[in-house]
Amino acid sequence: SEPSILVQRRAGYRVVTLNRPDRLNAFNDAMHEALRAAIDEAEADEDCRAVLLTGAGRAFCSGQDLNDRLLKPGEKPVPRESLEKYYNPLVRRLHALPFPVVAAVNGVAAGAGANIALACDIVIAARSASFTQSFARIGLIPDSGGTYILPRLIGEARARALMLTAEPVPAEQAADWGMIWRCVDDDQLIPEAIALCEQFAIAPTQGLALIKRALDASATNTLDQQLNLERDLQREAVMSPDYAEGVRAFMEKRKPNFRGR
Ligand code: T3D
Repeated sequence: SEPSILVQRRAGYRVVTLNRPDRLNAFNDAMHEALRAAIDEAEADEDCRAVLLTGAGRAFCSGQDLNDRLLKPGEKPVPRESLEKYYNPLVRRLHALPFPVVAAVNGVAAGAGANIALACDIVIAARSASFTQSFARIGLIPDSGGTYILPRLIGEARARALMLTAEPVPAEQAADWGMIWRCVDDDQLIPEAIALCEQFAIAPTQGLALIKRALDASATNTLDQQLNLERDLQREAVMSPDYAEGVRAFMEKRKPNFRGR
């Protein structure tokens, strides 16, 4: 059968596609494991300096595959370790990757699918796409970091209402609210996401990785702690060959030739 994750290797980056289109790319255990393997390989490959994550067909991702959660009459619910085993490590991983991850949200992103998109560094969505915190509809709580990231992105009032009502947010609204980076016409989605990845493929990747670390810490640090962290990370950045090259290229008025990771 078709693999549930497709990986395309391009110069300096990889395109990873969630590929269970007849289930709107819902996650089952096999897709989680294939995605984990794809991310492992991207991280292990020093030539990989960005990942583009998207979905096959008309959806980005509909979250957990609920077929795997349907109880037979009389069957008792069993504890699920899916957060501990799959969703949490995935979100932690996306944050910790030493290069940018671009989500190209091609259609509906629901449940964990929405929050995994929001865990990526940059989210671009097609105008026809939407984001739904669908959990409340079936008696669950928003997971995959949603209760942390969404109020920080769009504020408490909007996050609370979206999570309690499970109302979908169209891509344009999501961009206006600052939930995502940009909403583009459907036919521009992949070209725009690829242009970003091509930019990252020749970027000073170590520096970008340090930016991710600084921003991840900022949500819970005091200004004082954050200033100390900026000092420490900048010390690292200053020592990198790419900083030396960046300055040289600037002074010589030419394009820099960065080493990357
Ligand atoms: O148990 C645990 O492990 C806890 C962890 C939870 C993490 C989570 O993500 S919980 C949230 C799970 N996801 C949802 O609740 C979303 C369910 N899907 C929907 O609400 C809707 O499908 C959408 C809003 C995403 C899209 O609606 P629409 O009208 O565009 O499409 P549709 O007709 O509903 O779906 C098309 C097909 O995909 C349909 O199958 P069919 O009728 O063609 O055979 C539908 O059943 C299937 N599908 C969509 N989402 C899922 C799914 N099948 C299984 N699981 C899904 N999540």
